[in-house]
Amino acid sequence: MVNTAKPAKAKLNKFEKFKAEKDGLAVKDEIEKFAQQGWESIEKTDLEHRLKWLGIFYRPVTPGKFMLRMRTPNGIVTSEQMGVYASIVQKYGEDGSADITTRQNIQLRGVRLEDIPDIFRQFETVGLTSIQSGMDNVRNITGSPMAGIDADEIIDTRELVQKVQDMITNQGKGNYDFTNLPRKFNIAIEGGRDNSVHAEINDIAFVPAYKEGVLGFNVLVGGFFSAKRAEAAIPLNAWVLPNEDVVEVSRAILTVFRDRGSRANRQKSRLMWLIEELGLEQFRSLVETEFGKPLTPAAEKDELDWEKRDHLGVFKQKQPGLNYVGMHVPAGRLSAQDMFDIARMGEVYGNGEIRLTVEQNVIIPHIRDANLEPFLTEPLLQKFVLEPKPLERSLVSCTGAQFCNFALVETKNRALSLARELDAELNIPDKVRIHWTGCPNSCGQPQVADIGFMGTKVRKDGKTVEGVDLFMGGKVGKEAKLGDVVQKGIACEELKPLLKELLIKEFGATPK
Ligand code: SRM
Ligand code: SF4
Repeated sequence: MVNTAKPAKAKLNKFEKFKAEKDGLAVKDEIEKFAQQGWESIEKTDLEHRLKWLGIFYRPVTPGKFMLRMRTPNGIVTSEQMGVYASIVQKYGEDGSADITTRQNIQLRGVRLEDIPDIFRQFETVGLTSIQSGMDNVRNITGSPMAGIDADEIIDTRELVQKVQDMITNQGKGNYDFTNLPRKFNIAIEGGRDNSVHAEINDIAFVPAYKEGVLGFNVLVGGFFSAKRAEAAIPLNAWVLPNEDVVEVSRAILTVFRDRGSRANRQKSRLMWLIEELGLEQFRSLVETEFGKPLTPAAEKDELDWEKRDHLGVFKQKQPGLNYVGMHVPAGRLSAQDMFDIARMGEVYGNGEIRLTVEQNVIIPHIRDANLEPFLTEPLLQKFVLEPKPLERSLVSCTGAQFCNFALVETKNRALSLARELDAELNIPDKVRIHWTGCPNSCGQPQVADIGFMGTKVRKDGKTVEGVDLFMGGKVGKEAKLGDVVQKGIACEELKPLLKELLIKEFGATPK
């Protein structure tokens, strides 16, 4: 018998208290007023927290210069949308830039609050939204970046991802049903064989699986990283049909999480904690109750049976005569001019579509055979090369100290210069996936990397200096597995010789 009674209310944490006083989404109706009054006089909780419900992030590191986190379902952007992003950040000169995130998404930087109403109007005209992209909301929903163009694809995830986003955000208008979750929430839908979305690190992941010859998804639940704990997702023992069930099962799981997840200790609020508290069987039964029918037990095996691809270079699409080109964007950082160029290249050579990857890179699809040669002479390909050296190729980095107040170290620039120096000094037989994250929140996912660095502070010669903890053993693609910390407290200034030795000993590198 499932206990359907809701648990007694435990003591609420401070985030829960301010959400109970006023829902984060409520600032939607105040944005014109905020823009007129100026950021300095906005009430502190509205400024630092509630604005994140609209994707507007106050940056204590650069006060007055906001970050705008978008939603990019399945990582797909049109040239028109990319052009809008470019013109928004161009206005801010040196302060304006953008990042491709580890959730296949775009963040704009340098944004002034007084411009937000106009920016939001521009978003509406080109079908963009930044709604519910921060704080206790469902983050950007990831899907295979090759959806619809990969000859070996199993399910095209594009429409499904969009439908799940529309359910959660009420078609981008905002949906109070899901704006007060106990914590953030990640959803991924994989349609290919190579687990391009890191299914294992999402609160819900749908992975393709056949049951009695019928194509559907096995459902994984509870994957997450936090400062105190990192867990891979576990099977819910459920198999669902794509069009019929994915949206409703997502809704059911979110509802159980919303109504029963812990609102006492924010370090113990992610979905996995609830699953453990209830036990998987009871959690599954509660999901069934919300779903309104029994869940079909999982298919025996899923179809994730490839090594993960990085999509860099020129590849044939499943459509004859068409190609996609994956360009390497160092540490995911884009200037306004880069975005204008990408928008134009998508328009001129492709069909006006651009794709983003969780490795923080860009793909331009639908390039006709005849257009390939001129495409490959584009000046941007000198900067965003198709065949980067082994370390730079697979580098992923979170935002770090330049803009993030949680950061314990600078990440993107340090990660890039170290990769470039060692690429120049070593012959490295294969790519080595290095991920940098500036603090234990793990936005840069060091646990999925061959070599992961997590920012920390280290005592050296009586002084506190920037350092890292070293992670190893992360495996992606089929049979993905999380890596773990193998050495703590390495001062950044001592990192280069240590990494060099590691690459020589463990990854077959030889000095040039
Ligand atoms: Fe993250 C908080 C950046 C992916 C775990 N993350 C933050 C904040 C919002 C903190 C803040 O207010 O400054 C960072 C904004 C910095 C900035 O100015 O950019 C931030 N997270 C990022 C991004 C931009 C990193 C990147 O450079 O790509 C990624 C944006 C994704 C997106 O488009 O929505 C990003 N964050 C992740 C991931 C990776 C993933 O989803 O695969 C994780 C680990 C996976 C997970 O959540 O289970 C992640 N971020 C966190 C956490 C720890 C969550 C927890 O349960 O404890 C925080 C802090 C928090 O929520 O309390 C956080
Ligand atoms: Fe900021 Fe830490 Fe996330 Fe990096 S890992 S973006 S430093 S919160």
